[in-house]
Amino acid sequence: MTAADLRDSILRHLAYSLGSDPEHATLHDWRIALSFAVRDRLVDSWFATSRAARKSGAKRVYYLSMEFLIGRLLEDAIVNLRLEEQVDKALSELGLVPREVIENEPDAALGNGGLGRLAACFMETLATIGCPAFGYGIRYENGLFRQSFDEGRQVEEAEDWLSQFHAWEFERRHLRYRICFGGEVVEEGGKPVWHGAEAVTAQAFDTPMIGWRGKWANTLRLWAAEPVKGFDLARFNRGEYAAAAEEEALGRTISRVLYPDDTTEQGKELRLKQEYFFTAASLRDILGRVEAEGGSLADLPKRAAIQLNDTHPAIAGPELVRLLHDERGMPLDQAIATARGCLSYTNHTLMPEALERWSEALMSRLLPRHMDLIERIDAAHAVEQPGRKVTLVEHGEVKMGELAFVMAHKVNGVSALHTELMKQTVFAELHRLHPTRIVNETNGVTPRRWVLSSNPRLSHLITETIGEGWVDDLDQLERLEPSLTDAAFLDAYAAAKRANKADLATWLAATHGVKVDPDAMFDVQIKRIHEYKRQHLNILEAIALWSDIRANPDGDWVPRVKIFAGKAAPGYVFAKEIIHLINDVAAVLNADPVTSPYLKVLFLPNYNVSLAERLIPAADLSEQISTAGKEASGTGNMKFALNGAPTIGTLDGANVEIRERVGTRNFFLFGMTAEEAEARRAVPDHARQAITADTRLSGALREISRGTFSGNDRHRYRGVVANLTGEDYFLVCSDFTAYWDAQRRADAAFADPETWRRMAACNTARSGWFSSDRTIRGYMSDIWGAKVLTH
Ligand code: F58
Repeated sequence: MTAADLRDSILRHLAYSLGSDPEHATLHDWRIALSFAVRDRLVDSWFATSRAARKSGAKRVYYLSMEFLIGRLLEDAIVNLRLEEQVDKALSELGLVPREVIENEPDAALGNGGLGRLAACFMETLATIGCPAFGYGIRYENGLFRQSFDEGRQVEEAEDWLSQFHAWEFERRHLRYRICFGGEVVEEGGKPVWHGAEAVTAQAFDTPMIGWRGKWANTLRLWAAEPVKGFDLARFNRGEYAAAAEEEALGRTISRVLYPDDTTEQGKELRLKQEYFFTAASLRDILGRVEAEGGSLADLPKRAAIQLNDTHPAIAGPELVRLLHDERGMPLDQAIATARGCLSYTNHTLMPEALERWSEALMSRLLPRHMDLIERIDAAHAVEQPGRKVTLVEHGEVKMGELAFVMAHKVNGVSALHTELMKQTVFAELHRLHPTRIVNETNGVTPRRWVLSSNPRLSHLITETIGEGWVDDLDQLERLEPSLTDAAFLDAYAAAKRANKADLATWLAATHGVKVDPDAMFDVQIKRIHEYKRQHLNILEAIALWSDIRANPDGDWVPRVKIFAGKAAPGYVFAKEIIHLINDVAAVLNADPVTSPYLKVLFLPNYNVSLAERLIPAADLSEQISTAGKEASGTGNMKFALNGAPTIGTLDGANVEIRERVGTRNFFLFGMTAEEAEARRAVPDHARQAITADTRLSGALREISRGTFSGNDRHRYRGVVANLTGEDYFLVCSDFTAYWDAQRRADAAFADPETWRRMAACNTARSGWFSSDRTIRGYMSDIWGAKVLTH
């Protein structure tokens, strides 16, 4: 496709699809017209992929996930279809600025964080490698809230991505399922039959997910909830206007909003309804496809691999048994075995408060037949265990992790350490009973979005050096190894990073009015705000450093810009205090004329996928400082390493594997191991001891308590200080000294440009293993038994 073809197509869509005259078209109109023009180019691959899957009878993968944090789609499609040059030319000829058009697209923020973003990377990879797959989830009207700050405090506003026309989806009016809740189970003809009391319609919306070079495209099918019965005309005619629309509004609530709680589970009825809603619709869709293609349900495990992304779709176990046994007449034992043959489950956390449990009373009320079946599944599983230690229902609650485990043929963790800890802790008993069921699939990220598209300068350099093969075979980055001692390559590598930093500095000045020096170290911590991720450890170090610089302003300080971004769950009070504290500290430090040339702190609002794409290519140092044993894997850590930002981090999650690969000399390790952390918690007064032993730490805490950052309000951070000096469950104080020392090692390395550029380039050259292509191939062979399509 030439630029002229593309320009014609844009103009045609502008006029005939949007009814917009080029003379009056808005940026939004142009963006939609371009999206349509690009979309036209991928539809044929999309059809070809599903035809090839159907023809070959290939096993399909179904990825069930409450969250798909896909971000913007236009640029992804342009890059994967290799249309960058044509788009640039066509838009410029039309008098438009290409970046402005691309950035006009709102992020699809249908997820909270790592779990949702992983699902999005997986969808891109599945299409790239040609594994026939569907992603199934919910079409939330409002994605993750928009964050702003009011005097440093987080303010949440509703996000409304769907208020703008969504150019990528196709509504499938013929794909609608009736999903029931409540009611009762009655015996009919000797069989239990569930009669639901309430119903909603699940309406399918399909978005094509295009892979590299546009060769294959899969479908992301999101379900929107619609009322079964629409608007009540009789009531309207009686003048009861609000009541007439009531049922309609109620029907839509199920897909209205994404729950914004990361890591803590809230036992909300609406959440359980969302979970069942999308799981039930997806399973019906899957069985319908198998049946339409003439497959036998006894052979279901040969046709369908159904991956449960965390326990949110764990009701799939009993629901699939219900569909096979109650509705298709398969004997119960066979139905359980068949369901297990299809299902597998990924665990993303060991934090006890995040493991889903639903009250038996709620489950019985909302899903009475499923509650019966859970008991039957439990009883069938009990037969396998003498002494019976594991039950699916305990203290009046259904344990969804155990249910997912028992109904899955494989269960996986997301990093080597996390998988080991799963075996030793939360699933120890189940692992003893089923010693081959748990496997590890270390996370990965798609290099198309996280290097090629977001970091064009680095991408050009890599391609110039080793050719283009790395884009879908990231192990080829190893071929950069000989260049790591080549001064010309290292110069070019450093120049690309410097230019990315200059771009970021320009953007920060234009959009946030802050000036930063592109030669300072850009030290970046971007992720959800959580105590275990320890953003407060980072800000304590900033305070201590500020004090040191003030005490010795003529010292040899290495200039740093500490950049934070991330959202706190609206109900997570402590996390919100951390945000407030960082903003308060930033205000004082940035206004200090003595220290601010060396140390600045920025907290950028409204962290999302697009902001990550902007920050990661410009980062020097990657902060991955969670309390060991708490971060299941991390995926941001991989993006930073690939983009040449060495990690300062603990031995947690995938950091362990990153360090092994990039080399211990190219990673700033600090802190206790998971085992040491456990032991440390048992030391009475561990926080106090650490504070007494480190005058910088005690000094930093004193400044906070004194009100230095809170306009002399000594109470503002009383809670934070009490936590740190008291229980300090996440061991911020006990790891502080080691963290400080590691930061000074980072300073020393950064002060020597030769050292730093080699470290950075080593990170890029040795991180190829962290491609989600590698991860998905692992799932295909170890878990799904799926094969790639061939043309
Ligand atoms: C994340 N979990 C892990 N959960 O924290 C991270 O280490 C890992 O790399 C990533 O999954 C991918 O495996 C995570 O993002 C959530 O956001 C859930 C949202 C819904 C409620 C429970 C937490």
